[in-house]
Amino acid sequence: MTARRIDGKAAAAAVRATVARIAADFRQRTGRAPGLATVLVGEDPASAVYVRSKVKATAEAGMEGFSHSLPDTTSEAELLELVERLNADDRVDGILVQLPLPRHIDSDRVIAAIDPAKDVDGFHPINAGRLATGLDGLVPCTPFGCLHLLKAELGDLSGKQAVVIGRSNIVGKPMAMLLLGESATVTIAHSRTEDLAEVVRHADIVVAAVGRPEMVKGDWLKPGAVVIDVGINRVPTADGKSRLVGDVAYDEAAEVAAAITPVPGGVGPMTIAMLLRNTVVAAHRRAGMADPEGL
Ligand code: NAP
Ligand code: LUD
Repeated sequence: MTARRIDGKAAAAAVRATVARIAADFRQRTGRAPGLATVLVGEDPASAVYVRSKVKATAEAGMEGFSHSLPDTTSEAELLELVERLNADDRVDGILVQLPLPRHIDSDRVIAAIDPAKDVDGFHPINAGRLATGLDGLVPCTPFGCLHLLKAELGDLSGKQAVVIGRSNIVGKPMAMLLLGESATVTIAHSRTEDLAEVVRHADIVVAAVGRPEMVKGDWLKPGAVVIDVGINRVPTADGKSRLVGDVAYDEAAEVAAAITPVPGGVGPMTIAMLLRNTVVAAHRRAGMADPEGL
């Protein structure tokens, strides 16, 4: 048996098309397009690629982009000043400060400075708290994208055994909260988990967000499990170049799982689609309008 390959690129394209329709409608009703400000500090090449994709997708959805690229010598005070300016700018519905930030900047302080109504990453403690308590807020893009793929694959998640590997604030923890919100039975595994293979063996749903190339093996999986691979790892190849692999050993996992996301072309494109989704939703709420339908 070979698992179904979950096409994150196609799912993301569908979300982006819906967002574009809603953005056009918002523009017609308010006289302005939803606006997303992106902030990139420093020269991390992967971050630059991701932010460029986000800026391009913003324009393609008919939304207004405000890109800010700052040198890695930017002080924390200067970055906080920019965030304050974007908080006060009515054309800006969403603020994305790409992580990681240079070491001399306290990212927690920067995230806490973003107006929670514009926090389209869903990283502000107010939004994390809303997610944990089941209130409406803005939900982190990557786990939200994973949930979207899981629901498309499985429908109702209630009663499913879900194992999330990783407990970061940007992926693992919010992923676990979302699955709990869908009434899955959720286990969160991390670097101190004993016998991870045995924990994973019970899971109907496995979400791997670790950052270790191909760590999750095929024989860890319960036959028929649905596997969401969040990991993005660049590994060297024999010809001196590099390639992207996930946190799951794809080929062997595909022999056991019912469905699995590839890397690339799985979760990554969904992260960008959900950022656009959060931006149109933030625009509606800030304008006092009801949440748009279809997202
Ligand atoms: P992170 O902050 O480094 O967190 C990694 C988590 O994995 C931690 O909770 C850590 O446990 C756990 N871990 C590390 N080694 C482990 C092991 N041997 N066994 C079990 N758990 C282990 O990373 P992140 O930001 O969550 O990102 C995770 C991966 O997803 C990375 O590859 C990243 O590039 C990728 N990512 C992709 C997207 C996307 O859009 N596709 C978005 C975000 C991140 P401790 O807490 O105990 O240290
Ligand atoms: N910081 C993110 N830092 C890193 N891959 C992303 C990402 C697209 N504030 C803030 O955007 O949500 C964020 N908010 N993140 N990430 C990772 C994380 C952040 C990762 C991969 C991709 C966004 C993506 O499009 C492509 C794919 O998987 O098909 C491949 C392109 C490639 O070179 O990774």
